[in-house]
Amino acid sequence: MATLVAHEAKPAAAAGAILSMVEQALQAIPFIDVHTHLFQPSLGSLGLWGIDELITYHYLEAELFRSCPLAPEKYFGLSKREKADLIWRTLFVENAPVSEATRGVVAVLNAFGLPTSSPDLREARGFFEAQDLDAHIDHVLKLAGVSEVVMTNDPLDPAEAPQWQGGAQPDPRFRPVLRLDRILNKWPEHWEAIAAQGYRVDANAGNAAEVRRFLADWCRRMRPVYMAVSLPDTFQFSEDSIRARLLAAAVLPACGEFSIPLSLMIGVRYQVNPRLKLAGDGLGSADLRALERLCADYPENRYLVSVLSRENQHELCVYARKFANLMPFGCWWFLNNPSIVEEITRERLEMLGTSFIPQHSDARVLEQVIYKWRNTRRTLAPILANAYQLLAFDGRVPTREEIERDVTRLFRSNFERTIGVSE
Ligand code: RAT
Ligand code: ZN
Repeated sequence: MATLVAHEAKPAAAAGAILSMVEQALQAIPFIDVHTHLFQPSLGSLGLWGIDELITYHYLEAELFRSCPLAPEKYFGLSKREKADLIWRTLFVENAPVSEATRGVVAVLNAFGLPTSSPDLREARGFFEAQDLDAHIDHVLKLAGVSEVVMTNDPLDPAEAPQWQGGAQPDPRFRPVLRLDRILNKWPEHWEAIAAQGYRVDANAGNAAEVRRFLADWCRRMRPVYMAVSLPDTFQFSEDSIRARLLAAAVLPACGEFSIPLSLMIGVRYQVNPRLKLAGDGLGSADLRALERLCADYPENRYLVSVLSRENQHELCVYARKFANLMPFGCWWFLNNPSIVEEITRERLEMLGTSFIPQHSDARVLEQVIYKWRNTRRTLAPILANAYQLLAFDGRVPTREEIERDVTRLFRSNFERTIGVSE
């Protein structure tokens, strides 16, 4: 009887201690941000930062039109400053900024000691204009608890490609990724840009070997940590399409040759409302049998996978249990809300243990990493602690070292192993 009491008392006493060990590990271990839209300064002016970019983030633009009667066409005709002023007034002055995206701006202002409820953006503008970008990047990454961020680099973007071709200096804070959307999703509009770079390709993508050569040359130039593509909810593999042909004959072999994974972000319904531009995409539940085929038929390739629909999350976990070459990552875009992050992360822990990457920021504006990673830590601490608490109830109290090892695995080494680097 005495033993039974001791067994039951131990975990209950450990609850507070477990939560604080988890919180400490989440604070102390720097994360790798495995997918963003940030850019290293050596790529010129592509990187977005500062208050006007933060306020005009497309997540907030979508929210603007729900609270302001202005037609999108009129909004997009405004200058960046005018847009930011309108969004600030509408979503931050006339309404309480309680949505995830608006709250994020408040958290960033607060992190820099700026006023969070002023009637205009004057003081915030003054602060950001006074920053030296390079030192500011270091400061922001430190505040976010992130050691490096992974970029999204498009070899067919006329503003970006020349920077790489001119030999952009690598920056250890930013890791490149070869993004394939224009190639795999919009071949008819973009094949001529590949031809213009000296490859013998045509409108039907008949010459996949030349596309592979293009990818290989860009891998040598960019040294990407992975290749990536976002895919519609209608994505099928295999099928009779340019995308499926290029995946099989150019992309997967090139990933194999350079020993890098392919990231698949599945479930976008592109331009559901084109009037909203970047904010106009929606989502749909996808048929993940396409993923099954890729994992099963190309077992030597590795895949980083994020799915946009909530309905696909459980299925993704099941596939990850079947295929060790599949690494689920992140709670992407419309999923990046505490209630949904909590649900998805619990499910992943229950089904996959610590063999997944819980989150990425998808930041488009530098300072967003501050709030996105702060929110991730805040949401995940009780979830992880709860998993250890259940373990304690079942008879094993985790040590600090075990918790630190797990947090390192979740936020660093699962990614490093998938890209082929081991710590
Ligand atoms: O989450 C987003 O910001 C989206 O606009 C997309 O950029 C998406 O993350 C993607 O990489 O396609
Ligand atoms: Zn993204």
